[in-house]
Amino acid sequence: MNNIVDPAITFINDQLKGALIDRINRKIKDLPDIFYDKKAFEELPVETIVYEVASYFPVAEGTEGGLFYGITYIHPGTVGEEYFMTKGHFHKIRNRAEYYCTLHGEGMLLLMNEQGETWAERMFPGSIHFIPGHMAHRTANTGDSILSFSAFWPSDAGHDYDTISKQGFSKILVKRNGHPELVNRR
Ligand code: PAN
Ligand code: ZN
Repeated sequence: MNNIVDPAITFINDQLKGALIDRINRKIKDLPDIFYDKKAFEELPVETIVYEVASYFPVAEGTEGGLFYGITYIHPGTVGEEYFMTKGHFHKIRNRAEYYCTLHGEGMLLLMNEQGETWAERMFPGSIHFIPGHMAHRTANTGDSILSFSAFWPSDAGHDYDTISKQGFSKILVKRNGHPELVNRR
């Protein structure tokens, strides 16, 4: 019996490869609710890719005790003065935590607690972010190249996108004088 085997997945040259890998992309047309400048949003080509996610789901979604692994690639760009960013979510099981580890590029991790207070952590290659439970999280690319990061989350966490698509975060991340600023929504 050969008891030495290859890993189920690899992450080489910034690409996740192997069986059971799920790939999605989010284009402008998939993100009608998240950007505050609706006019600037309408002017962008609907097929513009904002971000892509490759995830490894070794167990069924909802399984208690498992872990998922994913790489997110956010393209550089803005909608009006707001940076390209992810939809953002709370976990469906609110107390489920997560790690993000930045690989390339520069960005911000926006965090919002259940009281609606929002703050941001700088993301840069090598930065590691612990996202406690009960915290909505969203990432934005503030640089000129792709922002990529790995994420590790419990397989029963689930994603609640509805709360964010209806209420948003209490602050938005905008480019002012070439730099990111976290400001209150008007
Ligand atoms: C991440 C996110 C990923 C895309 O893997 O799902 O960055 O962001 P949205 O899910 O908000 O579109 C994660 O936080 N998983 O739980
Ligand atoms: Zn998450």
